[in-house]
Amino acid sequence: MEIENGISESFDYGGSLPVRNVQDLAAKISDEIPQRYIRPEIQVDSVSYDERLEIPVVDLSRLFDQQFSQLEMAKLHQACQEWGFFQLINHGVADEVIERMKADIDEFFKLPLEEKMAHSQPPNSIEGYGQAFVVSDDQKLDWGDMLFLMARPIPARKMSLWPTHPPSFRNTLDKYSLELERVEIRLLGLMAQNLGLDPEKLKDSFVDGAQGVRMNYYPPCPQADKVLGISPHSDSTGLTLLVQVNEVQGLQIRKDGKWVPVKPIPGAFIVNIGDVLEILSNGVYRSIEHRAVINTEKERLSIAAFHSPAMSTAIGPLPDLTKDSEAYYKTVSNKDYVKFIISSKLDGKSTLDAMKLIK
Ligand SMILES: O=C(O)CCC(=O)C(=O)O
Repeated sequence: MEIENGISESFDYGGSLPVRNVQDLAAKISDEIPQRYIRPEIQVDSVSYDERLEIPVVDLSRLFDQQFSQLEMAKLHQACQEWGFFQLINHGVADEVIERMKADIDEFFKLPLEEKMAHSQPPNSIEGYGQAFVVSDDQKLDWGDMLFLMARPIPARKMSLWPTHPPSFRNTLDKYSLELERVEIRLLGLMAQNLGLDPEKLKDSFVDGAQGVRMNYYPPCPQADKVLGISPHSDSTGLTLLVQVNEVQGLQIRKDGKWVPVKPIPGAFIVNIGDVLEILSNGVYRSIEHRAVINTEKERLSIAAFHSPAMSTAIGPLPDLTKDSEAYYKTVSNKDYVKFIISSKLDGKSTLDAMKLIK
């Protein structure tokens, strides 16, 4: 399907300060890297080397198979409560759809800088090629560039920011976006059941919701142990589906005070609960801090698809979950919530903390 160029709806919630392209910087320096990228805190952070500590694996096909569904539903619930992260296998998205997406974004980041810059973020927008969450001139910077595009709802697409090279890119992202939305909606139905809700309750908020796709490029760095590809943060959105594009690992999640490296299963999605789902579930599900580290010799790429409720949905605990318990989070309009997130820097769970009524 060819995508139309028409856009009937667009949202402007603010942007990020422009900063230097990291892929270009990495290609030009040989040793010392600028101070703004040096993160002294990494030296004191502790990383878990316990090979047994791995995020749970959930099998989507078993969730719909009578023979296994009870056990698998319990696994899903536990993963959302205790880990906030899991790998999703047998999710039904054809390998080809994922592989095409990976190949096209890999090709995009290989283009000369000027060609990529043709899709740069316009002022006051985080969509396009650039960086996000840079809110001050003295803030430390992440060692990575991104291409961020709103893929859903379809009228919100800003097609001028969607690359035309490689030529297949637009159709590839269109297909990928649709397939991921289907998986997301299926998962939300199951999560609602696990939360004791009508299965439609969560889905209803997310149907016609937003899907933003952040494609990350992390160049190698001679001082990889001193920089971060993406600062520790929890996702401010609802549900994230992530794939790592090449074989280079880098995602780490915070568990019991330590950073636990994630080893992606080929073909699986890494799924995580975002702040909005933690809020809607009144804290039953947990949005977990994560970060990306850098490799000394090899580039790393990842694709994160963030799903959020429709703009008309209020962000606050679902009323069905506060009948017998107090609300632990504020309720705000989605518009106010998004504006607040975009104007904040990535800083652990600080934006979620600001939504808490009881600290
Ligand atoms: O690159 C990764 O594995 C993590 C990406 C991520 O956390 C993000 O894009 O928000």
